[in-house]
Amino acid sequence: MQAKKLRYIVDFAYRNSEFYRKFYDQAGVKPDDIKSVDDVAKLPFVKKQYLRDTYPYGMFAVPLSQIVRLHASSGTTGKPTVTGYTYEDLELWSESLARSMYAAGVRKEDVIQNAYGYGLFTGGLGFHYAGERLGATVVPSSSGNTQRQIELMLDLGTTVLCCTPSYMLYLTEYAQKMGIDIKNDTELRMGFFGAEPWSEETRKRIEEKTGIDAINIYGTSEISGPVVSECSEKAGIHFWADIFLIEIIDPETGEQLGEGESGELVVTVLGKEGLPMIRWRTGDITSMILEKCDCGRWHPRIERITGRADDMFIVRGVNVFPSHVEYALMQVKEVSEHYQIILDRDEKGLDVMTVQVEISPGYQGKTNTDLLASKVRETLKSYLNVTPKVEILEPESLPRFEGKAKRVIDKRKV
Ligand code: DLL
Repeated sequence: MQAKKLRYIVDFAYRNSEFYRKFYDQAGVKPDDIKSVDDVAKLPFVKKQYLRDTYPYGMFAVPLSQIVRLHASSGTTGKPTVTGYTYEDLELWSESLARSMYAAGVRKEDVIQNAYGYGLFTGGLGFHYAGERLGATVVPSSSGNTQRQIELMLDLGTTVLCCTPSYMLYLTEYAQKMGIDIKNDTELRMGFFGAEPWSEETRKRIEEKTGIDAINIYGTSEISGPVVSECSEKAGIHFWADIFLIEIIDPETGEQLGEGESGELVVTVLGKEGLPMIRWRTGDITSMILEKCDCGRWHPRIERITGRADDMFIVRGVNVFPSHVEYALMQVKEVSEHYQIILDRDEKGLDVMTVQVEISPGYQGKTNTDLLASKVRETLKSYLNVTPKVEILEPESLPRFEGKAKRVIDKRKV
């Protein structure tokens, strides 16, 4: 089935998108060269830059009359990128996400409060239509207005919440301040958290505090939006093999890597026609699991994303991923999940990395903050091979986020 669908989409893109035609001609590959799934390796990779270069519609493979929706990235680092969908593309997107939600345990009796932002960001509308497709009751609360989110949760009997993991942390904290214990005072039983990296330790903390199942949901606007998640086993994100063909590659050489090897995720959407994505380099670092899942499904899985190749920063020659900082911080029970990394240079021009983290409210006033700072510093040093400065802050002193968190502030001049 994958081979057939791959042949179809490559041929479709070649015939209908000027971009793909030129791209494949230059690479010296023709649709007829693609016979089996393995032949995908003959095709060149599609990169984010191509979407920027052809902004807004240059990579589309259908006329605008067949495009029924557009989404766009925020474009904070240069031109935004635009993704376009035919009616069938939207159906495929909802089908994929609805299946994922079902596999995680959502049913039509559930009340889904969707606190991902509605608008050009794909999170809001993506979950909205997938939830409806499943037959569940969708509450389109969108992001922000935290007090109202909690009131809605109580009044409407929300059982499933969708938002970024950083917003979930904020919401939990806010509820506590309102005197509401999510575990005992609400019906909430599950959350779909994604759109940004988060660690296994953060999952544990969310689950312990709220008593819910925290499910990891993944996607990128180019492959539709939020499209795939973990099943109820919470042991990797299933990619539906009849909709996606996934590969893990060495980001330097582009060589395909084997099961279990860590590298960059490359996704081909088997069927998306408005803006075909064939060998899309996601930039996300993970590895693949091909064995049967305990849920009984064979659909391939990916491990939790450990970071993006372009999120990584270098401090005094050492590569650091923000997710590793988070992982290390979560080993120290006295600190909370709220942190920020500041990169700067000292008077000698050497890199200085400062990690600011809030003390957990339960330990405030009971712990010597100097001792705690050195404990955190030693923990970070052992995980990262860099010695950062550590500042222990009072609870609620760092910014909170309604959507994707911004954890790294790089003040260094290049
Ligand atoms: O963030 C789509 C989405 C919406 C996914 C809601 C999940 C929930 P973009 O704005 O295009 O699309 O950003 C895509 O976000 O390449 C990853 O780097 C990151 N990302 C998304 N989900 C996860 C996750 C949406 N579960 C980029 N873990 C991707 C880690 C994630 N990173």
